[in-house]
Amino acid sequence: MDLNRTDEDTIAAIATPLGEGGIGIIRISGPEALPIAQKIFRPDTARPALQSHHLYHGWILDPTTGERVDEVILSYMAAPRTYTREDVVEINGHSGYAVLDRVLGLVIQAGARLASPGEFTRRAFLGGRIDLSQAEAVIDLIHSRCEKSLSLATRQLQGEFRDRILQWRETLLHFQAAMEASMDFSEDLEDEKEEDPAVPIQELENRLIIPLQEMVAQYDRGRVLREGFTLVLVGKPNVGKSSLLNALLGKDRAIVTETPGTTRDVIEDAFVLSGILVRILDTAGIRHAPDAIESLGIERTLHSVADADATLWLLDQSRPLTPEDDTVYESIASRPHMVLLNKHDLPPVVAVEEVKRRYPASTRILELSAFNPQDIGTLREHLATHFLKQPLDSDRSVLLSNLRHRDCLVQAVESLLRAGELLASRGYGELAAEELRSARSQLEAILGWGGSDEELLDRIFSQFCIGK
Ligand SMILES: Nc1nc2c(ncn2[C@@H]2O[C@H](COP(=O)(O)OP(=O)(O)OP(=O)(O)O)[C@@H](O)[C@H]2O)c(=O)[nH]1
Ligand SMILES: [Mg+2]
Repeated sequence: MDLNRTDEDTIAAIATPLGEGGIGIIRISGPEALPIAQKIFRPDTARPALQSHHLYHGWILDPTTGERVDEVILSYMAAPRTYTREDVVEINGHSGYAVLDRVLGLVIQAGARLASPGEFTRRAFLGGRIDLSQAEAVIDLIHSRCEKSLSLATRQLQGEFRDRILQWRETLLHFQAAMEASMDFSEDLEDEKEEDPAVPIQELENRLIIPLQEMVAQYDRGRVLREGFTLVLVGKPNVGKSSLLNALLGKDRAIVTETPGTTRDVIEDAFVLSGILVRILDTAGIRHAPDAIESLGIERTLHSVADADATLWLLDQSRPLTPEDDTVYESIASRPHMVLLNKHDLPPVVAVEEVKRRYPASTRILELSAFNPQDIGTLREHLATHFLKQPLDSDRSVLLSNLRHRDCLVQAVESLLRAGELLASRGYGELAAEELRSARSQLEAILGWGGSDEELLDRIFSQFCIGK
C-alpha cells in the first residue's frame, strides 16, 4: 500500500447534517486543501502562513466579488496526522441550506471536487490509517441506535477485532514457515511420507481451527448486538397484537379496533431493551378464509416469522381456542417463540395447562394484559432473559458481527480443515501449504489487505453519507 500518494485530487463536502443548526462544517481533503482554503479565507489578523493543527477565526470571501459570505473558524491539519492522512481543512461556519451551499460552491470553484459518499474514510483506508474492518466500524458507529451496538462499533474501531485477526495471521505465518522449511528439506516424496507433518495437526486445530470456529459460532450474538433483535407479533385476528405493540413502544403506533382484521400490513418499529435494539413487527392476524387484501397480509406475516429472531404468539385468554390458533401454531412451532395469553384482565376461559397440552412445542407461556403496565414490565424482563441473555453475556468478548467478516472466516476455516486432512494423509505438503496460504488471504481480506477489490470498496463505502 502506498502511503505517500500525491496523485489524488482534492475533495470537499458538507460534513454535518443539512439544515438549520448551530454549526455547519465543510471538510476539504487532498494536496490542494490549503491553497484552496487560502483563496477564499481571510483570517482577521493577516498572517504569512497558516500553521498545521491550529484554528483561525476569519471570513469566507467570494474571491470574484470580495463579498463576505460567512464568519468561520478554520482549522488546517497537515498530512499525515489527519483523518484521511492527507492535508485537511475544515471550515466551521453557520449551518443553513443557503450558507453551506454557497461556501461549498466557492470551495469547488477554487479547485476541489465534490466528494462521493464515504470518500474521506475510503482515503483513510487507502492511506493505511485504518484497515477495512475499522472503516466498517465507522459506518456501524454512525448507524448505531443503542448502547450495545455503539460499544461494539467503538471497540472494532479501536482495533480489538483486527488484533485478533492479526494474531491468527501470525500463527498462520509461523505454520507456513515451518511447512516451507520442511519442504525444502525433504525434496522427495518418500521422505515426506515417513516424517511427522511439519505442522502438528493438533496444534493447527487448537490454535486456529477451534478458535476460528468458535468465533463464527458467536456470529448471531454479535449480529444481534450490532443490528438488533427482530421480534414478530403473531396470532389470529383481534387477540391484541397491535395493542401490545403500542404498549411495548409506549406510543400509539398501530390502529387498534374491536373489529378482527384491523391490521393488514406489517408495521415495524423499534425500542431499546437492556441496551439492545429490538425491532418489533406487528402483523396481520392469521385466519381462515380472509379477503384478498388480508390474505396478502397473512403472506407477509409468514415471511416476517421466517426472518425474525423470535416470535411472540398471542392468544386471547378470554375466549376459547379455535382451529385458527392451531394454524398459527403450525407456522411458528419450530421457531423460537413465547406464548402470551392476553386479555388476562377479563375472566379467563383458557388455562395455561390447556395451552401446554394442545401446543406441546410451546413451553414458555406468560399470562398478561396489554393494558396493564406492570404486565408489560414483566414481559420486558422475560424478553431480556429469554432472548437477549446470550448476546448480553458475550458483550465484552471480541465478537464477530459483520456478515462479510463471517464469510471470510468461514472460508478460512474450510481451508484450514482441508490443510489438516492433507497433513494427516502425509505426502501432500505442497497442497497443505497452499490451503494455509488461502486461509491467510481470507484473514487478510477482512482487513482489506492484498489488493483492493474496487467493487467491494464501492459497496462498503456507499453505505456512508457524503462528507464522511
Ligand atoms: N380487555 C382487554 N382487551 C384487549 C386487550 N388487548 C387488546 N384488547 C382489545 O382487543 C381488541 C383487538 O385489539 P387489537 O390490538 O386491534 O388486536 P389485533 O390482534 O391487532 O387485531 P388484528 O389487527 O385485527 O389482527 C381491541 O378492542 C382492544 O382494545 C387486553 O389485554 N384486555
Ligand atoms: Mg392489529
